Amino acid sequence: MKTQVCIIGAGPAGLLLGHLLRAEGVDCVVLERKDPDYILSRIRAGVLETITVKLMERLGLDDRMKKEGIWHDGFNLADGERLIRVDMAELVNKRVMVYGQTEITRDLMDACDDRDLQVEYEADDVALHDVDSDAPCVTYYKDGAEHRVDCRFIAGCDGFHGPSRKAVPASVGKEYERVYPFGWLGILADVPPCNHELIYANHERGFALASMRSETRSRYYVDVPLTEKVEGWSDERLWDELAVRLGPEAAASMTRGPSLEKSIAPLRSYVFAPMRHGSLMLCGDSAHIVPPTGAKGLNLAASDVHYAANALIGFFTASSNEGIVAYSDTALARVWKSERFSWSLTRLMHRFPEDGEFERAMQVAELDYIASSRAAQTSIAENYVGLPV
Ligand code: FAS
Ligand code: PHB
Repeated sequence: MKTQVCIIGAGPAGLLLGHLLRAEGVDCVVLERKDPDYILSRIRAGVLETITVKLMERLGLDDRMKKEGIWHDGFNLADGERLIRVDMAELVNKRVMVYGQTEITRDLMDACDDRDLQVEYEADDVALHDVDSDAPCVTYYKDGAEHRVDCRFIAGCDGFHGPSRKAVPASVGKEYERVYPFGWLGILADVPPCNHELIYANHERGFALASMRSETRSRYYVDVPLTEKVEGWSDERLWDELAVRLGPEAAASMTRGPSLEKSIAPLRSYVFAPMRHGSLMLCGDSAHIVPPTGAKGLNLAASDVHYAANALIGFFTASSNEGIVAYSDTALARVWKSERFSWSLTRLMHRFPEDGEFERAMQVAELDYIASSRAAQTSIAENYVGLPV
């Protein structure tokens, strides 16, 4: 097969990029190792920044999101004493959309046939070749046969564990990483949310987050030591812990119910640079990971795709190399600012094992400052809704 762009990975990054390229007549194919049901079964992000909403609008795939999603003007930080509301709409005149990553991915998947976006699912042993040439290729196995895709560019949208990042020579790539000493235990349940907006809580027993997918489906998290196993957490134990950490007011309006999904996700901050090497462009989790505290992971994938799509469209429709050459620096400039925000909010809202009384006092003082400072709340608001692209 010969195409202009071979996209590896049919998560949000790969499908968003594929649709944006096809909408401008750029030939591409998406190679995905799993099947659609597996991808949709993974419960992940819940909050969309402006850039992600705008890309779905640009594709004309925002109908269901606008019908079923929920615009949120603000969110809350709880310090065990009070709720500190960050009023994004008032402070920075922007909002976030609460609409699950699963639904974004479903909308993108459902549009592939009508929009002539070819996705090869269950593509095994995907391998990248000659990425530092102008004629790279990708091989994979499917239905017992080897297949080859000759292309001009490869877009590595294959997540943190995919092969693309590893195709960049060790002498070229540089990694930056912080692994956190806890994970997030999440529960999805068909119960109404305890609050109409998100609540991030720093309680003496640990972190908790009250989120949602709709007015009838809730998503909650607590942080747990990395030694914990999800089997050790019955629904009842988790609901009890959430009630304590979110505080009496939230607990009083919390509705319990059987878990539809329950899992523990590790937390890390990670950046790989450069995000382009030769004809290989990395987008999304293949190049960076953020702790979910700032709701940035999916949204950073979207801003990478915004830059990569415009660069590739410029290359193929206007013979301009400018966006391609600038891609890595442009994407990384936004990545690093989101990494900083996600790291700082994680630092503020979690109890680290190595923390002493001084570090706890710093958290209390910072939350107290945020509660009393419009400037501090404005800074948090502009980062949470997403910095400009
Ligand atoms: P993805 O990982 O979503 O997609 C990569 C795709 O590439 C997958 O479909 C994979 O099967 C495929 N792939 C991998 N290897 C391949 C190979 N060898 N060949 C072919 N295909 C291959 N972000 C938030 O903003 N908020 C959250 O609450 C949140 N929670 C998360 C919870 C978990 C457990 C995880 C893992 C991540 C979470 N994230 C969250 C981050 C997450 O939403 C990512 O940022 C988002 O999925 C990034 O999208 P992609 O870059 O497309 O990567
Ligand atoms: C979620 O709803 O899954 C969610 C929301 C906000 C976050 C992390 C996860 O910061």
